[in-house]
Amino acid sequence: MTKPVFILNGPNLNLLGKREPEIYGSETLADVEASCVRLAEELGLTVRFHQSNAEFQIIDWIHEAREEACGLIINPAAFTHTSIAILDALKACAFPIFEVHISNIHKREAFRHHSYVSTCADGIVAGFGTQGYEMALRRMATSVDAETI
Ligand code: DHK
Repeated sequence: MTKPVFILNGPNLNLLGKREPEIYGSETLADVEASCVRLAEELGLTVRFHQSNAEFQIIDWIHEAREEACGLIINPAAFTHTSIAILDALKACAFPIFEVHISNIHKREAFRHHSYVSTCADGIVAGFGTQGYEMALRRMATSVDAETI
C-alpha cells in the first residue's frame, strides 16, 4: 500500500468560505478536503488532510510525514512569510514538497511576496483558488510515480 500524501493547512484556513471570500473563494476547507480525497482515489493515492492555527502542530505533522508520507502539499498561510521553523522542518524531508496558495501572493501586499517555504518547495501553485490543491495533487501523483520507478 502506498504511503499517504500529507496535505497541511496553516492558520485561518479553518475559516475558508467565510473569510474574505473575494480573495479566498466560497468553498470551505471541508469542501477542499472532500475534493482532494475524491481525486486521490482516482489517482491511486491516499491523503491525510490537516489544518492548524498553531505553528508547533504543523511542525509536528511535518515530522510525522517525514516517517510516514510519500509527499507533502502545504499551504502554510501566514506562516509562509514568517516561519523559519516550518522551513527547517521541511528541509528535513526527502520527498516532494509542493506549496499551495489560494491567492496569488505576488499580486498582494509586499509582505506576502516573500515565502520561506518556496526556498525548499519542489513546486508552487498560487492564484488558482482552491483548485490549486487538486493541481498539486495531480502533479504529486506523477512525482511519486517517477520516484518509485
Ligand atoms: C493564505 C493566507 O492565509 C495568507 O496569510 C497568505 C494564503 C496567502 C493563500 O493564498 O492561500 O498570505
